[in-house]
Amino acid sequence: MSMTVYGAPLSPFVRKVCLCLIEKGLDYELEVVMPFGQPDWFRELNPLGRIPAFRDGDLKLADSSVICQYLEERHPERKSLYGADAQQRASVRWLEKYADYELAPLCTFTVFRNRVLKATMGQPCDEEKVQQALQDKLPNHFDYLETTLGDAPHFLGEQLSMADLAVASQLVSMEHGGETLDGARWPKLTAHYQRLKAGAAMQQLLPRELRTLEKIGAKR
Ligand SMILES: N[C@@H](CCC(=O)N[C@@H](CS)C(=O)NCC(=O)O)C(=O)O
Repeated sequence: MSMTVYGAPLSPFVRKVCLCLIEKGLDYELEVVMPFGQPDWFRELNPLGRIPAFRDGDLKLADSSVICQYLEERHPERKSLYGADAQQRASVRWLEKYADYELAPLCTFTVFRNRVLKATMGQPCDEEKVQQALQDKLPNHFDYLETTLGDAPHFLGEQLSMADLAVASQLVSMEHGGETLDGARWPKLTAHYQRLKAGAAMQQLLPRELRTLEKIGAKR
Protein backbone atom coordinates (compact mmCIF):
# COMPACT_ATOMS: atom_id res chain seq x y z
CA MET A 1 0.00 0.00 0.00
CA SER A 2 1.33 3.42 -0.88
CA MET A 3 2.05 5.94 1.84
CA THR A 4 0.07 9.16 2.26
CA VAL A 5 1.44 12.60 3.06
CA TYR A 6 -1.21 15.04 4.31
CA GLY A 7 -0.51 18.69 3.71
CA ALA A 8 -0.27 21.54 1.23
CA PRO A 9 2.26 21.60 -1.60
CA LEU A 10 3.57 25.07 -0.64
CA SER A 11 4.55 24.08 2.90
CA PRO A 12 8.35 23.67 3.20
CA PHE A 13 7.87 20.84 5.70
CA VAL A 14 5.58 18.97 3.32
CA ARG A 15 8.10 19.69 0.52
CA LYS A 16 10.90 18.23 2.68
CA VAL A 17 8.99 15.00 3.30
CA CYS A 18 8.05 14.65 -0.40
CA LEU A 19 11.70 15.21 -1.40
CA CYS A 20 12.76 12.51 1.05
CA LEU A 21 10.21 10.05 -0.40
CA ILE A 22 11.20 10.88 -3.99
CA GLU A 23 14.95 10.58 -3.28
CA LYS A 24 14.30 7.19 -1.69
CA GLY A 25 12.19 6.11 -4.65
CA LEU A 26 9.15 5.42 -2.46
CA ASP A 27 5.61 5.77 -3.84
CA TYR A 28 3.31 8.12 -1.99
CA GLU A 29 0.17 10.14 -2.42
CA LEU A 30 -0.26 13.73 -1.35
CA GLU A 31 -3.68 14.35 0.18
CA VAL A 32 -4.17 18.10 0.27
CA VAL A 33 -4.87 19.47 3.75
CA MET A 34 -4.40 23.18 4.30
CA PRO A 35 -2.58 24.44 7.41
CA PHE A 36 -5.61 26.40 8.60
CA GLY A 37 -9.23 25.32 8.94
CA GLN A 38 -8.43 21.64 8.74
CA PRO A 39 -11.11 18.95 8.79
CA ASP A 40 -11.81 17.38 12.22
CA TRP A 41 -10.36 13.99 11.19
CA PHE A 42 -6.94 15.61 10.73
CA ARG A 43 -6.57 16.01 14.51
CA GLU A 44 -6.36 12.22 14.74
CA LEU A 45 -3.25 12.36 12.58
CA ASN A 46 -1.75 15.38 14.30
CA PRO A 47 -3.38 16.71 17.47
CA LEU A 48 -1.29 19.88 17.02
CA GLY A 49 -3.07 20.56 13.74
CA ARG A 50 0.14 21.18 11.77
CA ILE A 51 1.08 19.86 8.37
CA PRO A 52 2.58 17.51 7.31
CA ALA A 53 1.02 14.41 8.78
CA PHE A 54 1.67 10.97 7.37
CA ARG A 55 0.15 7.51 7.19
CA ASP A 56 1.82 4.22 6.38
CA GLY A 57 -0.80 1.49 6.82
CA ASP A 58 -1.96 1.76 10.44
CA LEU A 59 0.92 3.99 11.44
CA LYS A 60 0.12 7.69 11.81
CA LEU A 61 2.89 10.21 12.22
CA ALA A 62 3.35 13.97 12.35
CA ASP A 63 6.34 16.32 12.13
CA SER A 64 8.52 16.33 9.02
CA SER A 65 11.73 15.24 10.79
CA VAL A 66 10.00 12.39 12.59
CA ILE A 67 8.49 11.25 9.29
CA CYS A 68 11.81 11.42 7.40
CA GLN A 69 13.68 9.59 10.17
CA TYR A 70 10.98 6.91 10.15
CA LEU A 71 11.41 6.49 6.37
CA GLU A 72 15.18 6.21 6.82
CA GLU A 73 14.83 3.43 9.42
CA ARG A 74 11.88 1.69 7.78
CA HIS A 75 13.67 1.41 4.43
CA PRO A 76 17.33 0.61 5.11
CA GLU A 77 17.55 -0.91 1.61
CA ARG A 78 16.99 2.54 0.07
CA LYS A 79 19.43 5.41 -0.36
CA SER A 80 20.40 6.76 3.06
CA LEU A 81 19.72 10.44 3.63
CA TYR A 82 21.14 10.65 7.17
CA GLY A 83 24.78 9.79 6.55
CA ALA A 84 26.89 6.74 7.18
CA ASP A 85 27.91 6.95 10.84
CA ALA A 86 27.00 8.55 14.16
CA GLN A 87 28.98 11.71 13.42
CA GLN A 88 27.36 12.25 10.03
CA ARG A 89 23.89 11.46 11.37
CA ALA A 90 24.40 14.05 14.13
CA SER A 91 25.45 16.75 11.63
CA VAL A 92 22.52 16.00 9.36
CA ARG A 93 20.07 16.21 12.25
CA TRP A 94 21.67 19.45 13.42
CA LEU A 95 21.39 21.09 9.99
CA GLU A 96 17.87 19.78 9.46
CA LYS A 97 16.89 21.26 12.82
CA TYR A 98 18.73 24.47 11.92
CA ALA A 99 16.70 24.78 8.72
CA ASP A 100 13.41 23.93 10.43
CA TYR A 101 13.83 26.13 13.50
CA GLU A 102 16.13 28.98 12.41
CA LEU A 103 15.48 29.44 8.68
CA ALA A 104 11.76 28.58 8.71
CA PRO A 105 10.67 31.43 11.01
CA LEU A 106 12.35 33.86 8.59
CA CYS A 107 12.15 32.33 5.08
CA THR A 108 8.69 30.82 5.49
CA PHE A 109 6.85 32.35 8.42
CA THR A 110 8.06 35.89 7.64
CA VAL A 111 8.94 36.29 3.92
CA PHE A 112 6.56 33.72 2.39
CA ARG A 113 3.72 34.28 4.84
CA ASN A 114 3.76 38.07 4.49
CA ARG A 115 4.36 38.27 0.77
CA VAL A 116 2.15 35.37 -0.36
CA LEU A 117 -0.17 33.87 2.25
CA LYS A 118 -1.40 37.06 3.86
CA ALA A 119 -2.56 38.41 0.50
CA THR A 120 -4.68 35.28 -0.01
CA MET A 121 -6.31 35.96 3.39
CA GLY A 122 -6.90 39.63 2.57
CA GLN A 123 -4.32 40.72 5.16
CA PRO A 124 -1.63 43.37 4.56
CA CYS A 125 2.00 42.39 4.13
CA ASP A 126 4.21 43.59 6.99
CA GLU A 127 7.08 44.66 4.75
CA GLU A 128 9.06 46.03 7.69
CA LYS A 129 9.19 42.56 9.23
CA VAL A 130 10.16 41.07 5.86
CA GLN A 131 13.03 43.57 5.47
CA GLN A 132 14.18 42.91 9.06
CA ALA A 133 14.34 39.20 8.30
CA LEU A 134 16.16 39.74 5.01
CA GLN A 135 18.61 42.37 6.18
CA ASP A 136 19.19 41.81 9.89
CA LYS A 137 18.55 38.14 10.54
CA LEU A 138 19.00 35.88 7.53
CA PRO A 139 22.53 37.04 6.55
CA ASN A 140 24.08 35.52 9.72
CA HIS A 141 22.39 32.20 8.97
CA PHE A 142 23.51 32.28 5.34
CA ASP A 143 27.09 33.10 6.46
CA TYR A 144 27.03 30.08 8.76
CA LEU A 145 25.65 27.75 6.08
CA GLU A 146 28.11 29.07 3.47
CA THR A 147 31.04 28.29 5.79
CA THR A 148 29.63 24.93 6.86
CA LEU A 149 29.13 23.88 3.24
CA GLY A 150 32.63 24.96 2.22
CA ASP A 151 33.67 23.74 -1.23
CA ALA A 152 31.69 20.51 -1.03
CA PRO A 153 28.68 19.87 -3.29
CA HIS A 154 26.58 18.84 -0.26
CA PHE A 155 26.70 19.39 3.50
CA LEU A 156 28.03 15.84 3.96
CA GLY A 157 30.48 16.19 1.08
CA GLU A 158 29.67 14.04 -1.94
CA GLN A 159 26.55 12.50 -0.42
CA LEU A 160 23.13 14.14 -0.54
CA SER A 161 21.36 14.22 2.83
CA MET A 162 18.31 15.61 4.60
CA ALA A 163 20.46 18.62 5.55
CA ASP A 164 20.53 19.67 1.88
CA LEU A 165 16.83 18.98 1.38
CA ALA A 166 15.78 20.83 4.55
CA VAL A 167 17.81 23.96 3.73
CA ALA A 168 16.70 24.00 0.08
CA SER A 169 13.05 23.55 1.15
CA GLN A 170 13.23 26.78 3.14
CA LEU A 171 14.99 28.63 0.33
CA VAL A 172 12.23 27.61 -2.10
CA SER A 173 9.68 29.20 0.25
CA MET A 174 11.78 32.36 0.37
CA GLU A 175 11.92 32.37 -3.42
CA HIS A 176 8.14 31.91 -3.63
CA GLY A 177 8.08 35.03 -1.46
CA GLY A 178 10.06 36.89 -4.13
CA GLU A 179 13.58 36.70 -2.66
CA THR A 180 16.63 34.76 -3.76
CA LEU A 181 20.06 34.35 -2.20
CA ASP A 182 22.63 36.96 -3.15
CA GLY A 183 25.01 34.89 -5.28
CA ALA A 184 27.86 37.39 -4.90
CA ARG A 185 27.70 37.25 -1.10
CA TRP A 186 26.96 33.52 -0.68
CA PRO A 187 28.28 31.91 -3.89
CA LYS A 188 28.63 28.37 -2.51
CA LEU A 189 25.22 28.26 -0.88
CA THR A 190 23.66 29.78 -4.00
CA ALA A 191 25.28 27.16 -6.25
CA HIS A 192 24.16 24.42 -3.82
CA TYR A 193 20.58 25.72 -3.89
CA GLN A 194 20.55 26.05 -7.69
CA ARG A 195 21.81 22.46 -8.07
CA LEU A 196 19.14 21.10 -5.74
CA LYS A 197 16.45 23.17 -7.37
CA ALA A 198 17.42 21.89 -10.81
CA GLY A 199 17.58 18.28 -9.56
CA ALA A 200 15.04 15.62 -10.52
CA ALA A 201 13.36 15.46 -7.09
CA MET A 202 12.67 19.18 -6.80
CA GLN A 203 11.61 19.28 -10.46
CA GLN A 204 8.90 16.70 -9.67
CA LEU A 205 7.42 19.10 -7.12
CA LEU A 206 8.00 22.62 -8.41
CA PRO A 207 5.60 22.69 -11.40
CA ARG A 208 2.67 21.89 -9.10
CA GLU A 209 3.86 24.49 -6.60
CA LEU A 210 4.12 27.14 -9.30
CA ARG A 211 0.62 26.28 -10.53
CA THR A 212 -0.67 26.62 -6.97
CA LEU A 213 1.04 29.99 -6.59
CA GLU A 214 -0.54 31.13 -9.84
CA LYS A 215 -3.95 29.86 -8.73
CA ILE A 216 -3.81 31.80 -5.48
CA GLY A 217 -2.73 34.88 -7.44
CA ALA A 218 0.72 35.27 -5.89
CA LYS A 219 2.85 37.94 -7.58
CA ARG A 220 6.35 36.59 -8.17
N1 LIG B 1 8.01 21.08 13.10
C1 LIG B 1 6.89 20.88 12.19
C2 LIG B 1 6.44 22.23 11.66
C3 LIG B 1 5.17 22.11 10.81
C4 LIG B 1 4.52 23.46 10.58
O1 LIG B 1 4.77 24.44 11.29
N2 LIG B 1 3.65 23.50 9.57
C5 LIG B 1 2.90 24.73 9.30
C6 LIG B 1 2.69 24.92 7.79
S1 LIG B 1 4.18 25.23 6.94
C7 LIG B 1 1.51 24.60 9.90
O2 LIG B 1 0.89 23.56 9.81
N3 LIG B 1 1.01 25.67 10.54
C8 LIG B 1 -0.30 25.68 11.09
C9 LIG B 1 -0.29 25.91 12.58
O3 LIG B 1 0.80 26.09 13.18
O4 LIG B 1 -1.37 25.88 13.17
C10 LIG B 1 7.33 19.93 11.05
O5 LIG B 1 8.54 19.84 10.80
O6 LIG B 1 6.48 19.25 10.48
